Amino acid sequence: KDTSKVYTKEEVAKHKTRDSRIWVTHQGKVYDVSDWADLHPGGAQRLMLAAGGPLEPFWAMYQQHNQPAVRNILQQFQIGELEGGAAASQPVEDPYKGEPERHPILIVRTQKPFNAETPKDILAEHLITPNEFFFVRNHLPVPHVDASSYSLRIEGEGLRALHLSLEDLKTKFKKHSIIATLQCSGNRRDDMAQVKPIKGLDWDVGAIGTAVWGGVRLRDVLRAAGMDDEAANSEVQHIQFEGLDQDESSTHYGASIPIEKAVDPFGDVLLAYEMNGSPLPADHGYPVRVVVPGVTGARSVKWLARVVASKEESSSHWQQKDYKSFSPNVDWDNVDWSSAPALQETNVQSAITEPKPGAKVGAGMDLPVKGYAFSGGGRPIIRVDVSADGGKTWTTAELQRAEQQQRHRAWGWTLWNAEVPVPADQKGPVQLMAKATDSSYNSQPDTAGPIWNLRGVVNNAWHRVDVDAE
Ligand code: MTE
Ligand code: MO
Repeated sequence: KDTSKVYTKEEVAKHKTRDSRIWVTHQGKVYDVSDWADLHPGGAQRLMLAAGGPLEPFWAMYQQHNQPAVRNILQQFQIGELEGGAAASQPVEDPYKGEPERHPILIVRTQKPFNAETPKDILAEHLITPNEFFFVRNHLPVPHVDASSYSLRIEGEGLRALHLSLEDLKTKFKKHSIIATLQCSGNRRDDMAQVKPIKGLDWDVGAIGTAVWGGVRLRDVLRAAGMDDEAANSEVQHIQFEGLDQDESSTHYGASIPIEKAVDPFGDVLLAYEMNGSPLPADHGYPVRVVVPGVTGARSVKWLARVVASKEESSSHWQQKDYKSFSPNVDWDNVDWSSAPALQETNVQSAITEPKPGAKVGAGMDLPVKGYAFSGGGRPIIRVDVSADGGKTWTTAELQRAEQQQRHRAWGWTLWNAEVPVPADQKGPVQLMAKATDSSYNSQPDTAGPIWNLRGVVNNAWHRVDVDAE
């Protein structure tokens, strides 16, 4: 294929629709990516944003593009050279300059945007995860928010619009605190990717953490804006949240939750301004974030700018196209995103944090094993079972629950530990397995194969750790 033809920027700019073909430039080269559009992990729509122009500003925002696999894909679609070569592309300012400092102990999965998990040694050591060790899941650059000019807008269907300062939130509403666990839908994606590769961040078991969140009830704020339970029943079906973080096309992070959860007097949805007694750290949503307890992390919108009551769910990519699960038969080429509901309440989960894979353990001994367990919807963990003999026998773990765990408002995780007998005749590889059961007697599936899904979300297969008995 001849790729020596030289095109001007103006010529490239004429190719920004499917009809005229979709052209982009990168480092002095011209590509026709029309045939790739529908395979783009973020959806064709996102790729279209770059149509007719340079990829550089987009790749600066989503730096996961800067890897050989992605450059190889692009290479296949080269059709020519850009007049002026690489020098013709304008330098792009790094949207990630000025990101907050992070604790070096976090295991960094991507630097820009920043995504990092808590190491296993720390996870199950603390019922309440210290702020600096709490996992971070950012889709975009951290916005710099001046608390003194911060203003939260409450608006939408049947509401009187309110603008609330941080001071208003702190002084005009009653303060509430809850202990709640946040878990990313992608937690334990690594295990699921063993079944079949998945496009998505690598997460081991550390995309989960528990904090004491302080703030005001969303319910109280909605009532102050004129929403009564009657209105909630008729006009409004969803409460949407919008963050201050935005991409190069000024699209903000957003999500929504069903109205029932938002106004439930026992639902405990908070607009939080404190995390473990301190103002929210920059990475966790300073100055105000939503905390939707019992629900997957993606709905707890950080750097909260707007709360909107609506008949509709959030139209955001992350509500409509990302955090959903499908049959293992569905893949990127045949997914119908609208056919599955957005993830809300999380499923029952557990993980072993100690011992670690490859550890040497004593055959014929009682092996100390520990970890965490958690379920969504406020369902307490009632039991954790651990086996070291392929499931022939199970040892029931001792549970340590976060305070406030009561009936159906168990928003915080359960830590557990067990002394698990390793058979005397089982020298060599031994697989430890753990599974939790919640108060609805939901338990975990034994393997990830049957729950494999293209986004690699909600993996809650028995957690297995291979150790070495001697
Ligand atoms: N809110 C905004 N504004 N932007 C984001 O990228 N990420 C979401 C959620 N809220 C996100 C957000 C996801 S996917 C998760 S898992 C949690 O925040 C993670 O919260 P944390 O970073 O405080 O651990
Ligand atoms: Mo997430």
